[in-house]
Amino acid sequence: MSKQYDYVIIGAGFAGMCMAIKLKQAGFHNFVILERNKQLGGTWYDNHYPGAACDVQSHLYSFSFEPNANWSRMFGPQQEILQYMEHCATKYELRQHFQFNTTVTSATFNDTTNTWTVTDAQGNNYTAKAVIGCSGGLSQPAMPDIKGMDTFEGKTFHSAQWDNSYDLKGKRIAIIGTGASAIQIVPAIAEEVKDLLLFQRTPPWIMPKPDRKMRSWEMKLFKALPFTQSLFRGYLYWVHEAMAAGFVTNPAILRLAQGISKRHLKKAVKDEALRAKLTPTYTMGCKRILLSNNYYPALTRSNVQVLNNGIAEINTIGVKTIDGTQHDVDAIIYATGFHAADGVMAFDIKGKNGLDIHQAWQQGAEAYLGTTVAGFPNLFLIVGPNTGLGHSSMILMIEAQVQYIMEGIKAMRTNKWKTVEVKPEVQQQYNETIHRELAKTVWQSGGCVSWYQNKNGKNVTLYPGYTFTFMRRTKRFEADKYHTVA
Ligand code: N01
Repeated sequence: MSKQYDYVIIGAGFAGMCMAIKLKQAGFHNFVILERNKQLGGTWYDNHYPGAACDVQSHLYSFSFEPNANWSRMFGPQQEILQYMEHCATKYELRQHFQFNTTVTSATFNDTTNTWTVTDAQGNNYTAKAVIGCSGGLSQPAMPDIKGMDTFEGKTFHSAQWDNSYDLKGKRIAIIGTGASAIQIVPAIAEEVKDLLLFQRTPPWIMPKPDRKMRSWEMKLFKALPFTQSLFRGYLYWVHEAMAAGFVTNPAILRLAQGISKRHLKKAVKDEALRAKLTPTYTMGCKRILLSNNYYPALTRSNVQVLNNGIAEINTIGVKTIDGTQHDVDAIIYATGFHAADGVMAFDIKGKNGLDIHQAWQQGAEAYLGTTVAGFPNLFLIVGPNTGLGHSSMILMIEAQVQYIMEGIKAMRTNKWKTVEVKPEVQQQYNETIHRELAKTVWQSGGCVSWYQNKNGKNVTLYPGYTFTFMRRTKRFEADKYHTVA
């Protein structure tokens, strides 16, 4: 089967939906959103593990143009975020554009016709003037490489592929990993399971989570006087931006926060030996700062053990640690994160003259404004290289990128350009600038290994600055930075 569109959007998460909404609002209706899952949501569909919730306040982690006065909590749970996304799909009439159960395997640029052909796993083709890649920075689960992993005879799954049909009640469960996913899962299942064995390699920095139920008067106020919700969002925005200073320019702010985190740990964990195990040794911010009020208390339960001796192997019946102790378990849950820096694209992309994106990105992924890539005309990426944040809502970055792409698409329509392709020297200069800025950040100097960096130690995931500087950079599509073909 072969279908023709003006635009193909790949991914039905926040990025793909935002792109679709803005295309429609500008009068572009001939597009399709290809999505591998059976419904919309992206990461918020995939990550349905117990306890899944946002770690940025929902009034900020939502579209600026679609405020929701009904968030039940400060930090909305996963189901509520999905409901919000469903609401947006209906309100902005996106339903007819989704094509679910469609896994994209490749996107290829045709130099003769100046069009892209996107191919899915069933071999169907979709041709379009432009492709907008919205497949997310954290969509490919990463499994560790542990000796004997495949021999384990019990149940296993990754946190992002949670098996709801597996009953945890009364079971002895191993969780590997102590990142953002694990710290939400542990307190959510600790009570239900017989035993929980948490295999920790690096203790994370954890701050108190300023979460609470929204009060009914607050919801009523936001509904009756929408500007009050805008004010609240503005307040949250600036509180988060202030944190960026700690990552990027003034690590002293983070040292202050380390004190708060240590007090948070001390208050919850009275046992000194356990507290020592849980005390981080790198500078806060080097890895993502985590928020939780119930993780540390869960670790003090009598049925929970934190094991930090290192894993020697996994065998048919459980996990053996380096000290030689065998830990028999019924199931192993891998909360081991995602391929972010090294496996940036989930599908093959071939640009001008057959240029392969993996080839172009041999030294590490790069793009101009995380959005356009030299050698790949009419390809736009959302949440592309160096657009991630350590301090605030990714939806701010998504909206900024969509604004930029829309400006580009409108310029193409007005000027009747067939293609736009960022000049290599523009991309190079931009990347030199941001990598100079990145070199000064805690992500490089904080003494940790994180998913922010690729295997060469290059940070290809995070944006080194305030979201307002990125918004300023993406406000206009500067045609002089592009080769255009009329
Ligand atoms: O993954 P992670 P995640 N042996 O990469 C450990 C977003 N998110 O899924 O630190 C033993 O953070 C690894 O150890 P170490 C958010 O952006 C958001 O938890 O490398 N352990 C680490 O502890 C987040 O940053 C929310 O030493 C191994 C863990 O596995 C991102 O997703 C919620 C190992 C992986 O932690 C990823 O979070 C959840 C091995 N071989 C996630 N390999 C929100 O609330 C890895 N580990 C919005």
